[in-house]
Amino acid sequence: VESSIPEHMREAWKKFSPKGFTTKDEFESEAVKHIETTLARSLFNCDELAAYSGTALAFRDRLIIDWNKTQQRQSFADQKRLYYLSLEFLMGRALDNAMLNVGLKNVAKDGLADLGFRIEDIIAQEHDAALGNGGLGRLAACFLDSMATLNYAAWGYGLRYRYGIFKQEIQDGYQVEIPDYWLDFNPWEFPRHDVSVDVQFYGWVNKYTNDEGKQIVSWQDGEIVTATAYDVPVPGYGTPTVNNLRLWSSKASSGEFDFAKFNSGEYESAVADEQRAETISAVLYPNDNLERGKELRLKQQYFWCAASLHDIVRRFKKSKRKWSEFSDQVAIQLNDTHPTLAIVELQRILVDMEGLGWDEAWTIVTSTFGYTNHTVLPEALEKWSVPLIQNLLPRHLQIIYEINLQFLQSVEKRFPKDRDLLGRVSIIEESQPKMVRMAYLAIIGSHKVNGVAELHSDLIKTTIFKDFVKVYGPDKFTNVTNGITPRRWLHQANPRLSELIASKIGSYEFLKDLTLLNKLEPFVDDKEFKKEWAEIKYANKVRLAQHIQTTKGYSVNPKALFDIQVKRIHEYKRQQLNIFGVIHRYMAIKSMSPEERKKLVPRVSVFGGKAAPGYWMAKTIIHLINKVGEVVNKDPDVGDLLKVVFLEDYNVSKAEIIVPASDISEHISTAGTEASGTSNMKFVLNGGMIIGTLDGANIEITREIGEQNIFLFGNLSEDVEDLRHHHFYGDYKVNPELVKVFDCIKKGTFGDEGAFGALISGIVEHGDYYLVSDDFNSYCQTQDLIDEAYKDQDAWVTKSITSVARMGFFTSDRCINEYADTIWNIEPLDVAEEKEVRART
Ligand code: NBG
Repeated sequence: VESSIPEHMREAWKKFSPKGFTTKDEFESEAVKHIETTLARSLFNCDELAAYSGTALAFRDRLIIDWNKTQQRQSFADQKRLYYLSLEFLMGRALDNAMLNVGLKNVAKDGLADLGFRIEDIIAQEHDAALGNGGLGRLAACFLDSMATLNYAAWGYGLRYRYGIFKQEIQDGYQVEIPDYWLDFNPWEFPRHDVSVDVQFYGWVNKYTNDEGKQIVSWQDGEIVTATAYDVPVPGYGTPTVNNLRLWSSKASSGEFDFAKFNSGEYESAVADEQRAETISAVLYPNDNLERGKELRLKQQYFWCAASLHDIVRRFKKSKRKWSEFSDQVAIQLNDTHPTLAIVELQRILVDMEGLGWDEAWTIVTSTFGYTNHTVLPEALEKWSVPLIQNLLPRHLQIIYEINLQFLQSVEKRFPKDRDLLGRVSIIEESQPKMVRMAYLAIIGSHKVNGVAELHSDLIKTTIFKDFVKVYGPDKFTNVTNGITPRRWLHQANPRLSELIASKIGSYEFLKDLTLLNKLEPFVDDKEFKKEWAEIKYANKVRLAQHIQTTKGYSVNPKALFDIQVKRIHEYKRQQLNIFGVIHRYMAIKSMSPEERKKLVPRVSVFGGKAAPGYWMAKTIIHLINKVGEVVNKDPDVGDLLKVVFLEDYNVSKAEIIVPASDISEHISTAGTEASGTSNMKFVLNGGMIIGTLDGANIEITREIGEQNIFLFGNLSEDVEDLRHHHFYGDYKVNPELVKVFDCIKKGTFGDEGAFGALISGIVEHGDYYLVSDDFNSYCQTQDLIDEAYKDQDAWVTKSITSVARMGFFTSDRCINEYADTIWNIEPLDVAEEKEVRART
């Protein structure tokens, strides 16, 4: 590795390079130094926010020392690297995670106590890094944690949005969106003003033959926007590896700042240009599983892909290797189709800028990329209009057409008489206007395509990508079932459970090898252990009840059965089925005698999740939940038997409180619609039961933990199509129990009945696309089974422990190893020596 410092001066560097704190005193000294100097505060005006900031800066320093060493080690090893391109990284808070991963949380806890603070209060000061919508963005964050923990040389590339996902408030039962400006104080990022890339937009393509007779293509004029890198350290758990997440921020290119305008006195319009450039990375699009084809979104995508690709190519070129070795050094994973332009950009770099032949370049491209599909929902599959791309990225459109031409020619050779097939697999949809099908481009430009759970991976092969299986054969398509990091979702969110498990199986090794949880199974009959297990669940419920008390202002009984559904609000996820079930229960309670009521299991139904601001039906569902809560919660006939809670602003840090507190959680999507789901895994790992459909990863969870430990209901995915057809053409009737629920709503029981009309007519008149009526009976019956099962607490705890013991498969470490072996072809770096050095010093 090159260094600008002459050999004989390096000793001084080594002597003074910081080592990082390890003891309580050293931590306090670092934290106080930051509070008094970096933050210019003192012991007379240090509030919790300042104490958080000082603590975070102390840990940041510590991380960056390991970050630097990791980067040196990885450059030195000169192995293949993985680049994970994702428009979303839903990281949540960083401090607690950093303390636990570095192994110094207790040191910080004692140090903070010395300085007059409780560590919990300090942790709670941090603003979530909410650069994502839901499961897709959180998966990327879990993957980064696993890649660092397993010592892979892997970088994340994303956008540094100024505004993350909006904050949700509920006013009068309605969702209101508040901008999430989160960068006021962010100690976890390092601006790299020396690392920037100029990204071009618009303009035109000039093709000519040069003096040597070579065809030259150049993309000219247009507008330049500069991408500046911001690096976020990603620490692994119990390892010296600290990987990098590089986020790009946009600003007007300094070269392009319109000095002519500026000098002629048009200061304001020059500044306006500057602001227009900054708009690119300003805001995260708040849609989950929905694409809207907005030009600014396409600009974001290209800006981020181009900056990342140029950065990767620059790093590769430093190695002075031949281009043919590119894919031995570089693997790039596309998280959904959002980064598909990276395929086109790499082809452009190789052909137009580096002068490689088309075929040679294309071989490199296709052996570099892998593509992960996260949905089969048609409204979420990305398509961009040809005129839009033509205008914004004229050269890229030409390349897309060329890729398509070559692909279609190869298909035609193999299937000479099948003209329909050509139309079906073409990247270009022959609509008005023509559209570019991004998923097809991603498949054609990658060597592997994977789904995220077994059912989902089968479905993409038999439905949306069926023709590509015919063209490429089945081996190009594979499955990597999603997973979650047990560090955040068990150890950090549920420290007492983690500690109990460690005490039973002898160490915390299970956090690195989650299959070790199976050592818990022999203890399912251990009375003392079961008692502690149940006590921890109860304590977690008390904590959630306190959270409800402080945020909502009313109390719920922690002894009640906590039934939780938290996730983005979407018709396919069927929060409406849940709330209709709650109304059904409410009506049943109202009609019961006092004696009958005594036999009931009290329940708290908790909902949480954001609706996309433009998704009117999802907002109506939120409204109904809140209105039902207002009525039910103050009904004296009901009392403690039923409470309905809508928790505002569900996010990662709230999930850490909610997930450990469930008795039952709901994963009830229409079969075949939820690609995987990942919160299902989080809830089970924390000892909760689930009620779910045979969809996404629920199926594999069932296989692992056993059918007797999960509450399944509803129609199967293979029957969905016929049922939908029957709704329109058969003698279809809405379930009579559901009709009673609708009548109750229509009577105005929950206020303005007109407000919920569309929700009802979607089912009664417009074909019930999500099969709410078809599944209603089996849903309610299964809820009754749950009540019965809950009455036998001993058997319930047995189920809980058994399930946790069998959850080893769902660690994101397993996912990352599978991706590494079957798609990326990369090996982890050996850090044994580094660990030893650290142990000695
Ligand atoms: C989501 C799916 C989830 C899945 C996550 C992560 C998109 C497009 N898809 O079921 O809906 O768990 O991806 O794979 O956000």
